[in-house]
Amino acid sequence: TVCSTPAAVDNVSQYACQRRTTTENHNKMFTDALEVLAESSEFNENEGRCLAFRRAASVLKSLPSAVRSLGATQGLPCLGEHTEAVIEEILQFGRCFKVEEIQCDERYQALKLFTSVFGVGPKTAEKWYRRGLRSFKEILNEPAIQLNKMQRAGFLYYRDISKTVSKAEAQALRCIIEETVHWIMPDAILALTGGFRRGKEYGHDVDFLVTTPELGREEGLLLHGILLYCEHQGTTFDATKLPSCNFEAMDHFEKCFLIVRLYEDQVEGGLQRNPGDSRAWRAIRVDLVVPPVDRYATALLGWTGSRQFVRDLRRFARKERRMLFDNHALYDKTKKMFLSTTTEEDIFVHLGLEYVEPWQRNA
Ligand code: TTP
Ligand code: MN
Ligand code: MN
Ligand code: MN
Repeated sequence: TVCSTPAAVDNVSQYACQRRTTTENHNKMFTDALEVLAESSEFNENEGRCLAFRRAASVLKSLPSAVRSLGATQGLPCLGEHTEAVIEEILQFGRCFKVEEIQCDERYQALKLFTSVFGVGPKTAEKWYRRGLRSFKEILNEPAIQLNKMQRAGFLYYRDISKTVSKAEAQALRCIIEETVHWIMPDAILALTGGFRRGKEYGHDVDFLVTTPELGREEGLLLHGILLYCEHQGTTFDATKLPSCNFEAMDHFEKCFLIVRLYEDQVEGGLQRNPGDSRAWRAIRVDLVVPPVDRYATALLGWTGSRQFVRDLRRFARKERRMLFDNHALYDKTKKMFLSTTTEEDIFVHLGLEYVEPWQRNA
């Protein structure tokens, strides 16, 4: 027999934006292992390898059923030699030795721990590791280490914000933020984005977009009353600039990376709590982004994610359509013009892609 591939696995696109990926992952055993390999490559500044593992994991996440033999991966895109070997090992032994080796590695453990703190990226984590630091206690007791404001808040609320956020907690925050935003500006528009818009049950934070129906009135839109900490970034948006090719570059919209206090009685069914914690509240990470209304659709698509979905949407635009796409705009390089985008659907139409619902973007 030439081909024993089930029909459902035929014609899987190499682009995540041409796949439909729900939150139901039938291949978690494989994708968890690949995520460790991706993360470890990231810590070793091997971006190519990191991306290769993330792409492979994303393809497996989109499959309608579990991979039960190596043959079942025949014809799938983005699965390199390394990934095939990992899949084979897990199929045979139920585990991957390379992954277990990484998980036991001192450097991996330290960098993973350090980057789990709000405000600490791989660069800072690496710096601390090279100083010989291995634990939070060692970092906090090291006089030569100067934490910035964000990192101090990250440590202060670590117990709470390292814990998942439930859908009910996200919903409660939505009500509170909506009330506050509408108190400041009655006709403001608030949208839940990020993982919760994609239908996830749990998240690490809650993401929102806020704008005003009238262009320009969103400028300087600020929140009061509920903030425990605010890392505020004013807008650096320039409407004449072409979309960026660099996916890792942050967007230029006004935004806040917040930690907010959520009270027990504000949440239906109560708070997600640490064992032994009887406080009436918990801290939660919230991202609040304020795009001008004419950039609402591109910002919404970018902030809904997933990262892999949006990364591939941008790659597809560039490689297959000679277009540039980022959180600010969609630009056609052939026509040398910006394309108008009022809704997410418009963006898919311009790109000649079938519309993918938010809950199908968990690539
Ligand atoms: P995250 O909140 O990091 O991820 P998530 O909501 O998908 O999952 P969870 O929070 O549960 O871990 O990012 C949401 C989206 O926002 C993601 O697609 C990347 C995008 N994003 C930007 O577009 N610009 C930014 O500056 C940042 C920080 C994120
Ligand atoms: Mn999020
Ligand atoms: Mn995340
Ligand atoms: Mn976020």
